[in-house]
Amino acid sequence: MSILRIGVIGAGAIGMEHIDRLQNKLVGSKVVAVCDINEANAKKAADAYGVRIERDMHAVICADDVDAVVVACYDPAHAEAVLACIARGKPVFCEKPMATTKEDCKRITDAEIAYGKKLVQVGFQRRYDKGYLQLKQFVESGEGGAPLMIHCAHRNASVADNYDTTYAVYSTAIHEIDALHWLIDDEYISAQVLIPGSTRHTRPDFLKDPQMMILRTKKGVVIDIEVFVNCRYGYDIQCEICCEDAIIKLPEPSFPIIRKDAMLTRRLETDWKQRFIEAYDVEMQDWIDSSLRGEMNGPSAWDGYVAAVTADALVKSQTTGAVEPVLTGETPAFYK
Ligand code: ISE
Repeated sequence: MSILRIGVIGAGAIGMEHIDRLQNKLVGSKVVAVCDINEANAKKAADAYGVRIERDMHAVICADDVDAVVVACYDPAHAEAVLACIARGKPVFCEKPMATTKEDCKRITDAEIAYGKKLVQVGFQRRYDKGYLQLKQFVESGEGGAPLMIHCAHRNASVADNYDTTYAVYSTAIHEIDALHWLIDDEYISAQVLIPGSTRHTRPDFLKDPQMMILRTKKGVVIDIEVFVNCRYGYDIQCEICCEDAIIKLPEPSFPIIRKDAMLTRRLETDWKQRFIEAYDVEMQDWIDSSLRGEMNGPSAWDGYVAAVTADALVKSQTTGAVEPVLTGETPAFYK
């Protein structure tokens, strides 16, 4: 098989972008079928990219000409789609979150282990970002000594009206949750959220913004993540790792530095899709290549489970204010 024939479940914003990159930018893939509970979305994809519309996710997953599946639908429907792919033995790329409850995530890891082969890759694209890869390489080189603290900021200019306090974890900090334990090859043991006064640009009864999230790891690293989703000025991702002998910081997106009117300025991204566009491409290409080779390389179903358990502990702390344990249990040998 030199071309991976793909079915896409969900053709909303991110689904449509994935269809575009699979059809027009990446190598070795062809989208053959799509479905969306919103028929207009499916029709738009069918018209723009010449793909067949199927009636629902199961029709996509079971189609004989679909070798592999991209899940980009409504978050609560992810688990059903991923489980159905595993049942058919088809590789699946699932946008984050892999599932909306840790119980469903566990169901997925159990099903994959029972199937006996990795089939799932979760859409944690930061692992494919050049800057994060440079951080990881530096930490692994041992040049800076052991990591001690990590300071992060995840800032969005603004968010949609339905974005509430829990989304700050489930939709936003979830990226740091996944990327940071991978960066330092460590495990979370506890989680806490500190909530300062909210910005005037939010309705604090619905969305407390900003929030400060604290994670501690097994090796003793303390991580702080500022999530500020009404920061107004742009899309800004910061990550600084303080090690024993060095400090390393995530590079800024590359824009020229302009000197004008007695000012030194540099543009910022305004949008997360643009900020991580290359990472999305590399991530999806890796999924295509590994699916064609019959293996799975990227963030695994276990990583999806760890993210869900950690996120739940943070969300619990949003209400209790307490330090909550992160209880993922032993990593199964299958995922080591
Ligand atoms: C969104 O879902 C993302 O994935 C973005 O990376 C994040 O910055 C944003 O806050 C989320 O809502």
